[in-house]
Amino acid sequence: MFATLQCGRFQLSLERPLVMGIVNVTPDSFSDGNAHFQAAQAVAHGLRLIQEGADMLDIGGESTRPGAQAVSVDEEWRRIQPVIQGLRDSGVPLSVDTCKPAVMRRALQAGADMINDISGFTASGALDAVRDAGCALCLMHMRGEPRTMQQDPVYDDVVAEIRDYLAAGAQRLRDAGIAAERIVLDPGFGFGKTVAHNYALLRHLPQVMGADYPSLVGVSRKSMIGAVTGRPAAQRLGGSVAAALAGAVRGAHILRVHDVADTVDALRVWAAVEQPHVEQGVRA
Ligand code: 8Y4
Repeated sequence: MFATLQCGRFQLSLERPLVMGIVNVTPDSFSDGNAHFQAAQAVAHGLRLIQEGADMLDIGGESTRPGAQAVSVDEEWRRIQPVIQGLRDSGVPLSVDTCKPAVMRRALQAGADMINDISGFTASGALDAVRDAGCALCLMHMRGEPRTMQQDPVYDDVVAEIRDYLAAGAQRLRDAGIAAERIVLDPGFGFGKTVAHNYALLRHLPQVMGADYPSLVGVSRKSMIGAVTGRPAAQRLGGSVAAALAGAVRGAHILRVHDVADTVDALRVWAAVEQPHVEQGVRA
């Protein structure tokens, strides 16, 4: 059994759910074409998330939404390098969201503590890129590829299939020489799943995840929230917090969220209900 995660410079306690704040470094309509401004905005956002109580940050420079455009290694690195640099000494571990072994190597060299690969370290060279670093690895399930994954995904038994995929994926990492205490598994909400699949996975999270590795749950603002609330992404705060809490109640160890302050509040209140003896100072 695990109680901690080896995460680069950090040894993280998993006794309470950790909150991973999302820092996107993809061009938007305001900062388009101004790399310095874009990086400065992302760093400021990350610092704000830390103030709000984020336990770690996930920095991503490659849009992974359904239908997203591919990005080159150099472009992805140009986006995230100054953000890693700017947040490296902010006191929390940095995860980097990438599928590219060359970006993994550069990020680890620059001080990243965790690699979050939505393709599950399946690219040629991905295992070699992470093996000898002390970084944590998040291995996520995805059916298909981002461009086409939402075209009518079908599972015979979604809970059993993803449970087996994650178990096999973890074993593949172990066989490559990666220690168990570096591994985190993730069912990959929204990645090649219908709304019904996503809720089945969340409902049955303990069965999906097993007890051998810690789990990461990313449901923040996703279409599974929109499907139930009828709201666009910008108005999915309440639904996202409810879904994150549902994950925490079912044993999720890391919650990947946009809305750190509200998620931290929800976890604090839940912790006070569950453990009255630690009410108030459950978090620093
Ligand atoms: C609105 C906002 C609608 C965001 C959709 C989205 C996960 C992840 C993503 C996840 C892990 C996203 C990089 C998708 N989701 N990494 N990354 N787990 N480990 N979509 O669930 O946020 S990006």
